[in-house]
Amino acid sequence: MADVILHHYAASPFAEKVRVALGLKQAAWKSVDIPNVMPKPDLMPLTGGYRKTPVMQIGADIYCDTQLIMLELDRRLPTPSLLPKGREGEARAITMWVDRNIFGPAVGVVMSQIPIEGRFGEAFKKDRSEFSGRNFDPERLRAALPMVRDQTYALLFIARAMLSDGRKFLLGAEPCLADCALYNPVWFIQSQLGETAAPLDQLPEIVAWSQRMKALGAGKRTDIKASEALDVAKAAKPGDTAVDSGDPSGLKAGQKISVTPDDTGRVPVEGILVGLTPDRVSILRSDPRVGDVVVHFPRAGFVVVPS
Ligand SMILES: N[C@@H](CCC(=O)N[C@@H](CS)C(=O)NCC(=O)O)C(=O)O
Repeated sequence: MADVILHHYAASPFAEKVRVALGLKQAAWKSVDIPNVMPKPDLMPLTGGYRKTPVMQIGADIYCDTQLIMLELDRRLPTPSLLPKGREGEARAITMWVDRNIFGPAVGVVMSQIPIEGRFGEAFKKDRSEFSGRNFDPERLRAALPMVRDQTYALLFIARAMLSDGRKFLLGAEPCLADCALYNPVWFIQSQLGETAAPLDQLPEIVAWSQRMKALGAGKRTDIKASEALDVAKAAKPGDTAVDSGDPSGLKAGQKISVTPDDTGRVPVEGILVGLTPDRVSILRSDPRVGDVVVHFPRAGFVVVPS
């Protein structure tokens, strides 16, 4: 198999979700450091416009969104599995809940307390306003602290309930996809504000669990330059894909479509439909720097329309 290349930056909590999974699998992988704001000139030839962090590349196959990145990692590196046997749906459902419900308030807890003005310039504020579709206003963020801290506490308390029978991880004795997902917001609070920053000071079971997650490490990482990753894509051919002809969308192989996240960073990516399953939509696109690449997205949370 071609190398796993992760395009990410150190402070990204969604990237940490993938890095800890690479640790769990003790995988060897290559790392490309990308900017935390647009422009991302070395990422765009690969994704065709998708701008979120992280992105996973394997040869000329580009995987967007951690929902799909984690499934693909598990398919390619199956041991130990991220999906406990017979509980795959449960692990994925908890992951969606964490990503869509806990991440936002946890980011609020961090952003309302770090010195935004000192740490980030105007470019960051402008970028995050465009990214989220609403004005990135440090004053408003600071005022929201009590509310987002309460929400984070209440939601993490539900996660804590899963650990209340003394199990080590959310679905049992071994860590799985759901644990990697929950580690994303918990790690973000810890890495920015401290290991037991509120509301974690009220949740010792979550802190103890986070220490077990941290111990998984991040696998064997080798840093490479973005240009090297682009050369890899150029030299490779995308893997095989197939379009499910009975898909309820009615979309057909060879059709030109666009794929857009339904929440943040809503930049449409256009290409030719070459793969469609209940879990993923794959489009073929071409770029002068990398030649033909196939960009894969999850179905849930993405708007797919003919273009
Ligand atoms: N649903 C996406 C969310 C990714 C996301 O929101 N990532 C943040 C960083 S943690 C981001 O893209 N921020 C803007 C940027 O990096 O340009 C996923 O699961 O990958």
